[in-house]
Amino acid sequence: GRDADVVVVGGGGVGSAAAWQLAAGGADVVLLERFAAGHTRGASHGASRIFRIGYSEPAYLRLALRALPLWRELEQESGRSLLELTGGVTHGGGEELDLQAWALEAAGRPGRWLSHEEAVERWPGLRYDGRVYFHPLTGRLHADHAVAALQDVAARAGATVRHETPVTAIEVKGADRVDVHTVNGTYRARRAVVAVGAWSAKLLAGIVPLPPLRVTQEQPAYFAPVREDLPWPAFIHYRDPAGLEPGLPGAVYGLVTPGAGIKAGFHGAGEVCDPDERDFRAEPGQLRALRRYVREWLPGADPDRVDPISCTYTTTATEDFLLDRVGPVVVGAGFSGHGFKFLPVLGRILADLAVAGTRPGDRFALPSS
Ligand code: PYC
Repeated sequence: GRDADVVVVGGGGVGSAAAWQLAAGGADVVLLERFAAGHTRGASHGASRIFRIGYSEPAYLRLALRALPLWRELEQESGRSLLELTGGVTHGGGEELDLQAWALEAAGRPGRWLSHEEAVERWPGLRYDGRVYFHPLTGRLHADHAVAALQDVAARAGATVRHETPVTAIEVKGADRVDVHTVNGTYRARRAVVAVGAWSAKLLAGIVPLPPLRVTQEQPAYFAPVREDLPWPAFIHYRDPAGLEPGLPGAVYGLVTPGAGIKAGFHGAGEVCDPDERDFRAEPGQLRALRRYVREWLPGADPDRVDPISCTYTTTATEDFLLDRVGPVVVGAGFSGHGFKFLPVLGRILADLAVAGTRPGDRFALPSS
């Protein structure tokens, strides 16, 4: 162990982004990750995440707009290409499409309604359900490369990055003093930033008041494209809840990663799990439903050539993030399966909470104890 200004617990995307922003701001930072670099036990691994600014909630739209230039800054600083704006579509029923269109319009970043003919001509790998809304500021983030880049730039800015260093306990010693105990000794700091995803409730019990967090094991998959030269948008399909298989949610997302295939998944459909007791095996019912979805809605993907993925969601009741501070402990948690696109701005918010105590708003607050 050693003394530091800030110890960041959790070397996934959120913790790594916080370490970057803190170190860039001049803080002496230690980043502690329980597992080895590149591990697949949490929610930050793999090649593909959707970036989009298309949100019906203005607060998230604004966050995504703040994240975009920070992703470009991270690319510059790390020398890695991380975000490709392929364009994206939302389609399907309900009022979500209208709400997104209005929110984008109000933010001065309107998208465009497409006819089915236009959509099919541009992206023949999808079938379209009802109306189709296009937005150009949508695309693919490379998740593994992003986490590595965040840790690289954090280290370059002076952060100490320690993998395979499980934290055994966090001990609040005073308003400006927290001890982080690990298997390799104790780190003493003015602040701890805790961003441990599915492990939040276990590590923070008795330290900060968390709301209920639902930890699930999710079952997206990669599907082989039927033709290599098909262009693909990132997409979200809001399906009519009538006519869906019981227990499966209304939203399906997808995007392509060259070389890996078309990733598709139900948003937040997985079974509740203990992150320390996962089997990582493909869940047969979910995978069957996903293959049926691909057969029906993605003519450009082969439902029989499938490579399952296992990851976790840590979801709040409202799918709102938790970004707050109690004494010397800053918490980033509950990203509810839609946090990755925001990483650099989440890092900045957590750094501001740690250094200046600036709160990002009541929406992201912990329950008061
Ligand atoms: O927020 O775009 C998103 C998303 C895609 C898959 C899960 N969340």
